Amino acid sequence: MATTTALTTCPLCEATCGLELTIDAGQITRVRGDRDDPFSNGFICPKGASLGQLDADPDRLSGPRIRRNGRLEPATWDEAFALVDERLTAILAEHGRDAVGLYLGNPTVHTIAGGFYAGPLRKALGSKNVFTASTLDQMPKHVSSGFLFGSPFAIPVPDVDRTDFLLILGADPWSSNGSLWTAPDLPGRLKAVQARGGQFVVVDPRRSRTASFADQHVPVRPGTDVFLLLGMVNELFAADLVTPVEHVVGVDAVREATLPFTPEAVAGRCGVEAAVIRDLAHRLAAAERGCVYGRIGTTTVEFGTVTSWLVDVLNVLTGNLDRPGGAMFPLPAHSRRGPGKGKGFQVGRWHSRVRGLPEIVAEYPAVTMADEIETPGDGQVRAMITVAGNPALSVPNSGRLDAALSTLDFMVCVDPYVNETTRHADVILPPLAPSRRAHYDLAFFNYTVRNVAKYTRAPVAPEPGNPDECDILLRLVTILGGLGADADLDAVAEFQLTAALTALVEKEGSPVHGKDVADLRAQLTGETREELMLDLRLRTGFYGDWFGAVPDGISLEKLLANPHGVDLGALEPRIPEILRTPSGKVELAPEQIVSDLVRVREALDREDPTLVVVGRRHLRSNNSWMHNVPALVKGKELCTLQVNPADATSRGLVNGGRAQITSRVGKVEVTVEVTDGIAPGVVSLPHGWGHDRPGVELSVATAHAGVNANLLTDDLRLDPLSGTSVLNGIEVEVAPAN
Ligand SMILES: Nc1nc2c(c(=O)[nH]1)N[C@H]1C(S)=C(S)[C@@H](COP(=O)(O)OP(=O)(O)OC[C@H]3O[C@@H](n4cnc5c(=O)[nH]c(N)nc54)[C@H](O)[C@@H]3O)O[C@H]1N2
Ligand SMILES: Nc1nc2c(c(=O)[nH]1)N[C@H]1C(S)=C(S)[C@@H](COP(=O)(O)OP(=O)(O)OC[C@H]3O[C@@H](n4cnc5c(=O)[nH]c(N)nc54)[C@H](O)[C@@H]3O)O[C@H]1N2
Ligand code: SF4
Ligand SMILES: [Mo]
Repeated sequence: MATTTALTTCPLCEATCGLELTIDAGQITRVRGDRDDPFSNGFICPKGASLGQLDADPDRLSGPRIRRNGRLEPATWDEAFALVDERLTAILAEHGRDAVGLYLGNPTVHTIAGGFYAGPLRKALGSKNVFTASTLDQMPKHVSSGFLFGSPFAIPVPDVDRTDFLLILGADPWSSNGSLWTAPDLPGRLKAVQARGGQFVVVDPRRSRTASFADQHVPVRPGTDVFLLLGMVNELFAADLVTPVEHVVGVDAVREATLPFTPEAVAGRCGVEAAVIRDLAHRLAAAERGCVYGRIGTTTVEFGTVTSWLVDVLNVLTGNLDRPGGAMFPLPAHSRRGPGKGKGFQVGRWHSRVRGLPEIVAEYPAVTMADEIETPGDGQVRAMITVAGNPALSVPNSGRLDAALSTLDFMVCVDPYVNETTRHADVILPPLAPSRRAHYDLAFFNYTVRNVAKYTRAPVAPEPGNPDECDILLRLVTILGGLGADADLDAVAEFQLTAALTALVEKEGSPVHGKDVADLRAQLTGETREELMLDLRLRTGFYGDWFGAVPDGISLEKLLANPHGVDLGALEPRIPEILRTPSGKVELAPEQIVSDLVRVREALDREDPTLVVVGRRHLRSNNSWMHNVPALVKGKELCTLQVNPADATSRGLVNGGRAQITSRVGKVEVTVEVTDGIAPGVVSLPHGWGHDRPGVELSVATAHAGVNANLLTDDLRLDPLSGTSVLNGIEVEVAPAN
């Protein structure tokens, strides 16, 4: 077979870098950044560069597995789907919809399959026991956006290419490449801010890689950014620095609610001097164009929602929301502008059976999955479906969840590996390797720093017989919908296309109002069901060709003709059109959030634990699932406990020695890394490790096992407004291991 090159988009993080693959005999032999990608301009990181090794990983499953006599044995696709149908249908019939739980993991948002079919899967299942990695991650931001803007998915991103001042809290884009902030080469873009005379400041208990490049690093006590930000808001009002803004209600209520939190009142609690807090508020207000951005260190904490809200309160009060160089809302090619008002946002429409926790964005907190599996009674979870998730490593008190998973009557996992979670499965349905699938970022194009669109077909034709993940998920949809394991998937897709077109044709004011559905359907192009669906979304999106009505408009054909991607321009203001609040305004002082300030006020006087653990990410690691790639795990051990020299001395810990860490829920033993890059009283341990479990089939990862940080995190601790786990700021004791 001849050597060919093909373009794709890296699916490994949120940066969406364009890649140029060299392919020899169906294998990726070289990966380069695509210099002609108008968004990533050739940028690539070590993870993207190792896509070939990941793609060809010998441990990647090449077909389904079925548990027979206690062992996960190879099976045919027909056998696997038939067994899923038989078992799930029986459990649903006998015990009801809630008896089957669903967990959607992080890569679901990186695939077309997840983008198109996660919703239908939830709907077809009809269970209240839906869990996702969102409650281990960004859910507080969805909740604060839900209340502020009326839509949980309206999340503004820092317009980094045009800003002069950026305040970054609890994020390390030099390692993570950015999150809820899609921008290839964020390090380069942040250096460009400095090169044009601007600044960025990093608030982090660790001197992260990003902090080391920043104009200023502000070490903060873990979990206390809420106080720092409250102090800044208080100062903006006190010093009369608030910029009046249009389309906002509730400014006075915010002023009143934040009165007790003067910089002096909060300084001791967050470990940042009052003068520093004041100075940050003044510099943000004075910046021509500035922005505040918070990520993992601000969401996976006790006051995650209030903190996420304060980030945007500061953007609003300084006039930086929705203006160039501030925090802006992207508009992707597969979406349209909105009506500017709506029903608003609600949480707690139903509550979990065991702990009575409120539903948030139609799911329950991941930390209560174990409760729902373990606790007998009506509505007990007896079977689980996992898609692209590794909850046995990712969820707090994972030792307990891991044990609970082993008690299920039935478990089906859509996953390429036999790992810590899927080792409990009865059926594993593996997706195709990245080189064998098409790519379009249905999720991340909502968070890009420029409006962009790009679609690429599979670089290599899949081996016959193995279905695309889209087919796997749609097959699960039909099984859960009672149509059986042999339903005609094309007919289901046709039904969906017709329904979507009918809604558009019936919609008053739509450019295709009154047109013939069959005629429009005939104009859609695409080789797969998903290409047809994407064509529909693109053509009827904001930049769409509306079936010829807009001559230069976007369509699938146009994206296929521009395989490096299409730049749709800098971000444009979207308020009020993006709003879905009943008032049609930004509701700056939502009652639910303001009333949580009572809890914050109480915590102001609380004494901090002597030692707490936080997480961190490394450029060569990706949550729990890329430690099987030799190029990424070679060299220095990545899963170490970072300890400040003072804490090491007082505890008798030495660099390279072993330490035992103990928390309320568990105990682990780990290698110590003494560094002044972390504040005293704080230690840091990355998550996603701990691969030495019986039954996993990850030959490289088990040799670099590390320890599981979530054996220490506590399933009883969460941010009540968002159901999000506290992953940072967990009280621990550390002592030398004997
Ligand atoms: N202590 C602590 N815990 C954390 C965090 C932390 O900072 N600290 N971070 C949290 C965060 S932000 C997140 S997002 C979660 C992640 O939590 P999860 O989403 O549960 O876990 P991942 O490690 O992302 O595992 C992804 C799974 O998807 C599989 N996979 C990979 N590619 C594909 C694909 O294309 N299709 C399918 N079907 N499967 C695929 C992998 O084999 C793996 O099993 O972890 C959370 N847990
Ligand atoms: N290389 C790599 N890239 C990734 C991932 C990965 O695992 N590896 N994971 C992806 C995923 S799922 C996500 S969600 C994103 C996350 O993207 P980021 O949020 O940028 O993730 P981190 O690198 O973990 O940065 C979080 C920072 O918060 C700090 N921190 C901890 N506690 C606190 C606190 O209380 N306050 C403050 N101010 N800071 C605190 C930590 O020290 C750390 O430096 O990254 C994505 N990209
Ligand atoms: S930054 Fe993210 S998208 Fe870009 S190459 Fe690295 S892993 Fe892939
Ligand atoms: Mo995440």
